[in-house]
Amino acid sequence: MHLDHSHDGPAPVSADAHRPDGRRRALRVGLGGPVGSGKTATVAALCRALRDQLSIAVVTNDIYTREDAAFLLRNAVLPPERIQAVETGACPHTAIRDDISANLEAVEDLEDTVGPLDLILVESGGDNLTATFSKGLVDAQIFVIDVAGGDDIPRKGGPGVTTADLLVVNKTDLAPYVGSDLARMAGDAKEQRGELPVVFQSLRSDEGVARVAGWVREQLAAWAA
Ligand SMILES: Nc1nc2c(ncn2[C@@H]2O[C@H](COP(=O)(O)OP(=O)(O)O)[C@@H](O)[C@H]2O)c(=O)[nH]1
Ligand SMILES: [Mg+2]
Repeated sequence: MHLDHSHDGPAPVSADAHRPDGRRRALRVGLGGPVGSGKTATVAALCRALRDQLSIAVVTNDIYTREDAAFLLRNAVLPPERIQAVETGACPHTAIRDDISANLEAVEDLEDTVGPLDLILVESGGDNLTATFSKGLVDAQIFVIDVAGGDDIPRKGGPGVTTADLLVVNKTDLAPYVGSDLARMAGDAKEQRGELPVVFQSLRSDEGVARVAGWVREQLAAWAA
């Protein structure tokens, strides 16, 4: 069993909103969720939606490869110097929750080399439903699930579904084909999360990532205030 140690010991690094040089550091937003739910696709869409107004960088976590970073590079969502890959080895959740040093190094390195930055998106590697980010690594987290993974996932709960700052239910375009009941997913998510927000989206639709991008803008406004 893995415990979240972020409450022990010294204050998490991210509790300090300023860099050593006194500038405000970037808001760090984590994206977690099961393999294939659409995290990389959401990161790519967010970069496209926000890159003209904001200075953005991305850290990807892959188990053995740099696939996600390679995808973002191939699709030219950001200049290459703004994308860093962390190879996590067999335990992807450890790198975002327990031993966050490689990820912290990546975000700090990005701020040093391409900063000043407004926003750093950190995509986790392949998780199960229990993986959440340490509060020492990110300021806010998005948990991405998809309708094809089964419409009982919100009901099953787990810390990602119940506590993430934003729950994204992706691939709503596939619901008719896989027999997922979106109303039921919405009701179960509400029951698990209370007032915490949930966005249903399809990246194949015209609206795409717009509501998640709006949520990120709200987080940034609160961060800057
Ligand atoms: N139909 C559909 N496919 C999607 C959507 N979002 C992502 N995908 C596809 O789902 C697959 C996995 O997405 P990816 O972002 O790599 O998932 P990750 O493992 O969570 O990073 C890719 O083939 C995407 O093109 C969506 O909204 N609708
Ligand atoms: Mg990915």
